[in-house]
Amino acid sequence: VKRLKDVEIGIPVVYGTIAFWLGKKASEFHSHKWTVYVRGATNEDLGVAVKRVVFQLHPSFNNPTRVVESPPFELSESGWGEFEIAITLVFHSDVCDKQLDLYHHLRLFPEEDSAAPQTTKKPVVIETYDEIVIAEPSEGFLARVINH
Ligand code: SLL
Repeated sequence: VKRLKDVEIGIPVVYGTIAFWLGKKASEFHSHKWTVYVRGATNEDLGVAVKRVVFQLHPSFNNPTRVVESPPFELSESGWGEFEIAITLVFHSDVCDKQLDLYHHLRLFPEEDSAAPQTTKKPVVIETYDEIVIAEPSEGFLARVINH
């Protein structure tokens, strides 16, 4: 592939989790519903660069390696506990050969000393903003970014 020297493409991304307590519907092992996601931080389509995303869950889940093959790159589950989720981004072959591993700690419960008690109405949201920089992009990738 032809690569463009002295060009960089920055892709702003946001990744994290949103968790809802199930309140009256909570059971011992399913007290919360949550979604882990990675998306373009300004709503650009990550599918231009990202081919698939692998979410590695805690081994207490059935089939803890979850592969999402197309956008939106997100996964919803229910559970009872907090743990670290590994989020692996696999890029299209003309974007980058290397994978990118991101790590996010799933939070279900509001801060210990928070004035707000747990409620079904207000989810716990934890997000990280980051930028993926692709140096010397291929012509094909640049064209997809421009035409999108
Ligand atoms: C803890 N270190 O002890 C953590 C582990 C694991 C949470 C939390 C499984 C749900 C399911 C689930 O929520 N695991 O079995 O479907 O707090």
